[in-house]
Amino acid sequence: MSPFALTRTLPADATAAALRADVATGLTRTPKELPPKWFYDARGSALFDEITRLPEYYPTRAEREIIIARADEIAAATRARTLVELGSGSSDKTRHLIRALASLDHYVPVDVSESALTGAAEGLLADHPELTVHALVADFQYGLHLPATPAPRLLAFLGGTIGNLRPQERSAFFAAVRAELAPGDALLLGTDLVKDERTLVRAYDDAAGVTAAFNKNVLTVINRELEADFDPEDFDHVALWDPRQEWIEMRLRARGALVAKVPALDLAVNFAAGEELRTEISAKFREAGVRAELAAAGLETTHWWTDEEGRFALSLSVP
Ligand code: AVJ
Repeated sequence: MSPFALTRTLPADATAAALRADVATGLTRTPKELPPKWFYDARGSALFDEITRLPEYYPTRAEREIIIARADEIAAATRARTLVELGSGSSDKTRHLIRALASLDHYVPVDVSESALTGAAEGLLADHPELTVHALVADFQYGLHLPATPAPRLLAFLGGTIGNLRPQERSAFFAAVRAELAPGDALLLGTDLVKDERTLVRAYDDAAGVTAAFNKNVLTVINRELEADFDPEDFDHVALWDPRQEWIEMRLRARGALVAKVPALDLAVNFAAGEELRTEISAKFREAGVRAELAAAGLETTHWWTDEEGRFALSLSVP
């Protein structure tokens, strides 16, 4: 049996088609908007890695602290044989979990980035030769399509990426997760928590300007993939806290009036001076809200853990 398999449920050209569709609709509507998944080409993924090491960006460190402190409890509560990780990226924090899960024999990382998956799998297999790794190139917003692997299964969605979805998308996502889980399986969810505005905004507008570069990188992706002529320097990075929705919004604000051409779509995009393009929402949560959203999908939260400072939460839920 081969210890490593890679399956694409996302045809190589589906990514290109989805980007074209998102740019065509998102840049011709008011207000302009693009989904955050287009940040993550090789450069964007590297910039995000850099973000996770910034002094202002606490979520990664807070979540790692919880995983390290609670890995044995998670292992005891789940006795998982399969770990499915959605949006696995570099699988960095997962290593602590894998080390603790003595019963684990299958790891299924799911990501839109094939390079992130193969890179992460190499390191993991070197450390855990007993593990069968079935990597999945997929966009879980179009359904989960998980391979049949041994139960019990633990489905992990870490990093607070759930916050990139709007409330309606979240409930659809939780329902899809619930449909994948049988009795004995569990969901491990990472959620960033509501806190003071200053801390939140600084996490998305760091002094070194890495998040600004990450935000502007989406324009570079569109330039390369759709032959567009955006100048990232024509835009300012904006991060603001919406206290009513309880989410951070990242935007790109045009410094002056401009027109960008997108030849692949036969499109010219007009920006008025000061006009903003919304590139990401990152919702922050409260315990009662997370429990209620999961309960609405038929998932009962059995464990709720936070870091010492109460900045971030990891929860375990069962069908
Ligand atoms: C990877 C989605 C969890 O929303 O905090 C980091 C992405 N955006 N800085 C987040 C991000 C700006 C990050 N997630």
